[in-house]
Amino acid sequence: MINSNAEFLSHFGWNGFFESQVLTMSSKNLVVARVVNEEKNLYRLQFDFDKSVWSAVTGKMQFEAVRRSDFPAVGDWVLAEIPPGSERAVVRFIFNRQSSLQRKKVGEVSEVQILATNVDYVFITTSINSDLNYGRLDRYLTFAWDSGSTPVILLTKADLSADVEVIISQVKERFHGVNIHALSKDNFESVEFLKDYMKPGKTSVLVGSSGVGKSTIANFLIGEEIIKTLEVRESDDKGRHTTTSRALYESIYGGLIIDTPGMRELQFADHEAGLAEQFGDIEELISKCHFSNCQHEAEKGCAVIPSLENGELLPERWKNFNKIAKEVRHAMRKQHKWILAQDRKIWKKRSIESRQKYKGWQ
Ligand SMILES: Nc1nc2c(ncn2[C@@H]2O[C@H](COP(=O)(O)OP(=O)(O)O)[C@@H](O)[C@H]2O)c(=O)[nH]1
Ligand SMILES: [Mg+2]
Ligand SMILES: [Zn+2]
Repeated sequence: MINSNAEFLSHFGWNGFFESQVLTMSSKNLVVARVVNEEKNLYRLQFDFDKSVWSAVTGKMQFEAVRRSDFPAVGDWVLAEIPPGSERAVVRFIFNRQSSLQRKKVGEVSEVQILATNVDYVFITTSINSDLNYGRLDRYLTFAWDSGSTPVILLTKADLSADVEVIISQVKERFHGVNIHALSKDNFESVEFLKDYMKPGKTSVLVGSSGVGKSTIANFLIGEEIIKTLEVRESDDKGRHTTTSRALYESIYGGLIIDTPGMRELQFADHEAGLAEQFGDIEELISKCHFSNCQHEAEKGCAVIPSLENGELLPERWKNFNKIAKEVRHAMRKQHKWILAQDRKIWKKRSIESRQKYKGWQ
């Protein structure tokens, strides 16, 4: 059976979801490990409390991979061959993911970038002063819900605002059903909510713009100044990118924390599920419009217009929904075309191969 320390596994988030996948495969001589860092096609695998090793993927995995999701990502559980005493391991198998936080890769037509997998909580981090923007929170929430994990809004730098309580209640009012907390670097130790999320076996990821204080929180949770943080330019409150790679660390409370570089752009791919979760009420409203092609402008029997008029639906939220929905639809059309083209390439390759084989027989 698999050679791993059960205490390490449960501490690092291993559970029945992954365990059930082991039963269906032969796993002799392979070690269960979690990907804790990713650097240029190499993956750091942790396979015990104090054991980790850099690893590549097998040639077979490389060859068969079609999409980004076929490669390991930070947070993944994998089966690896770790030759004793060797500096380099090989990933043989990636366990199905319980959750996957991804965005469209900047500049690519349809490829996604995986930010973290097997995450329980997505900490959407925004500073309570100038960074706070409801439109951006709508985007981040869509993206976080889509991953299959639970979003939590963290309002950072509470020390810079005199109206923390008022702002929290406004944000709560606008984003029902999402936990919202304020914190600042002088009160990390006294806030109880961090302990609640950072229970052993639970994984959280920090996302948000550059300079909002993600790495400062991560360093506190790790208990050491491991990650570089940067001075924020006073003039515009914008930080420069300091965190360059994603990495998973064990926290002082036992749970796992992943820090990510700030995101300048958060583009959507097939985030339909996230859209439905974040704007389910609006999608339901639209389904009640009399005409299925209703433009919600002046049509008779439109369900959206009266809701906007009586204030139940905020115009700004309706605008955000339309913008995000348009982006998701557009990305899905493109992705669909890309998948078809990709499939055609594979078929072409296979048919050439089989023709060559057939020739050989004659
Ligand atoms: N005033 C104040 N500054 C903070 C707080 N947290 C972080 N900062 C500062 O904000 C800057 C950016 O922090 P950093 O953690 O690197 O942000 P990141 O880019 O989101 O990782 C650093 O200069 C931090 O010292 C806070 O609670 N209050
Ligand atoms: Mg950082
Ligand atoms: Zn309508």
